[in-house]
Amino acid sequence: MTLELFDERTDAQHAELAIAPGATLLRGFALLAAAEMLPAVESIFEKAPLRHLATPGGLRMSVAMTNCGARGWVSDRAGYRYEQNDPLSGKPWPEMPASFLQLAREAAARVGFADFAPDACLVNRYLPSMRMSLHQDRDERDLKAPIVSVSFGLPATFVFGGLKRADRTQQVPLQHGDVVVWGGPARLAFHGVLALKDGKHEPMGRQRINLTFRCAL
Ligand code: MD3
Ligand code: FE
Repeated sequence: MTLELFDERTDAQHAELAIAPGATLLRGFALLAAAEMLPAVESIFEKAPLRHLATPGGLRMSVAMTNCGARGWVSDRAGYRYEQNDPLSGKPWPEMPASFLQLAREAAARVGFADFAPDACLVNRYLPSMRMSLHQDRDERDLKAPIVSVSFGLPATFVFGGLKRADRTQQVPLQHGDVVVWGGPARLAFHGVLALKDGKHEPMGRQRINLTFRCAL
């Protein structure tokens, strides 16, 4: 089902697609905000560099990550958790830019989640061939709050399943500027990303950046 809607804030037209109950794709919703958000991403990388985290099992994750906001998601031999400080620097994560917060709040509100107040933003950087295997996001304290995801750069194929790992999955192409709100019955669904296909995105080059906004506290 596709609805063409007129966005009051951006004056831009975009499509709103239902992926599954609780999961809504706002195609191109972040295209206008990208001009402000992408330089802010670069400044986060300077303060809290991208790094490859270790899984609790000791494997190196292929996707490089960092965070901004009051809390940041980390993984190491001790497990998955949210931390107040960047373990690399011992200092607080970079502040969440106002442009990030505004975009995430507007996307959530559009889908019916009023007053979304994320305190964590995980930044994932994919290079060609990198993937994210099927998983659930359940390290957040407030599972009634949605997660808002924003994609920039090369397109990716997102895999969306059900509440059990073995449930059937559907594939959703995600492009530069796409925003998805995952809440309600979709919040604990298994999901992942297929290996990134090589390509060149102007002006982002050979990479994909994904931001996920979460209520961790
Ligand atoms: C569905 N990131 O960081 S974003 C993650 O493209 C993660 O980097 C992927 O999965 C990426 O945890 C997918 C879309 C997404 C994010 C969180 C979800 C979908 C979700 C949480 C619940 C259900
Ligand atoms: Fe996830």
